[in-house]
Amino acid sequence: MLIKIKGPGEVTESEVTSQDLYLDRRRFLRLGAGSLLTAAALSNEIWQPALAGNKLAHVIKGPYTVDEPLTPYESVTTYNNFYEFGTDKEDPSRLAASLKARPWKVIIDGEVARPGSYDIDDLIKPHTLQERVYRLRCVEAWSMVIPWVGVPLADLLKRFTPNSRAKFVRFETLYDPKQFPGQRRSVLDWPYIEGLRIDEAMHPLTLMAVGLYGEVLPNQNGAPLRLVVPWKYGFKSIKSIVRITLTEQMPVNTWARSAPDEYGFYANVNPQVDHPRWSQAKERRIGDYFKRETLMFNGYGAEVAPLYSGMNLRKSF
Ligand SMILES: Nc1nc2c(c(=O)[nH]1)N[C@H]1C(S)=C(S)[C@@H](COP(=O)(O)O)O[C@H]1N2
Ligand SMILES: [Mo]
Repeated sequence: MLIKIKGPGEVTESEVTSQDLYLDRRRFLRLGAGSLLTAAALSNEIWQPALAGNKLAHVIKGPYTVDEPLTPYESVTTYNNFYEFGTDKEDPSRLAASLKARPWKVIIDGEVARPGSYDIDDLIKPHTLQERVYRLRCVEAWSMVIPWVGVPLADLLKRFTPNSRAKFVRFETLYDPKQFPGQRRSVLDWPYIEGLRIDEAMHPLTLMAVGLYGEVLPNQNGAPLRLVVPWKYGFKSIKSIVRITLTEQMPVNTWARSAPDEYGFYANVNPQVDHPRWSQAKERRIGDYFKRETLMFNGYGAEVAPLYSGMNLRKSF
């Protein structure tokens, strides 16, 4: 069945303006809590399996933190795109309790020397958690500034020793219609798939997040493990990952499969390339009233533009 669906978050004016009510109240309260966590960095506490909302211990300040006001915690955790729970922004927070983020296994396979199935906690334990404040811009032209907690994907992948045939990385979300009510409908081709070129995956900006605002990742934001690629449209930042495969061929990502003329593989934020149904020149930061100009590569051009030199970014959108 082929049905017309909303894009990875087309948004109506009313959806956006309801968010304007959230504004500043907890923004700075939360920021204060974040800096306390940095002080805990020297403790010997390590990663502990924990429930959403629990404080994460042993978090250090990471690089690339943008100096812009944080989007309130309430907006970050109640205004979500996670079609496994439904296509409305409120569906994920409303229904997320049905996702069981522990125990959780992640398969790492394909072009690596050490393929296998790993427990999420064993996967994260060897790493020091970093807090990084990144902009995230949805293809629907809204954006947020979120303090993520995670580990660079490159550090994680290197432990499994990708070989020379590893040209791409393919990510897969859990498929389980019992836990994900949205998967009982064929809104998308489940499971949700995303992909990166290996140099994008290995770029130091690319983060595997396990938390936000100093706390374990809420289910609606992709617990227990989600990707964050800040220079690409939000749909590349795949949630609730169960499989990471190093491949020789470019993987077909879910949105490109469902509407190839609208969503490409690269999905780099680009104000000069409009979505076929709307402009990408501007965006609304959730909580703001006025729109702002969208920045090339979402403002991360100094870091990532060299990855695409010589490429036609209109063609490879
Ligand atoms: N598995 C899965 N991952 C997903 C999505 C989804 O529907 N399913 N939506 C994407 C889109 S379109 C966006 S904008 C971001 C939103 O992340 P957030 O809810 O944490 O802000 O998640 C991305 N990751
Ligand atoms: Mo999105």
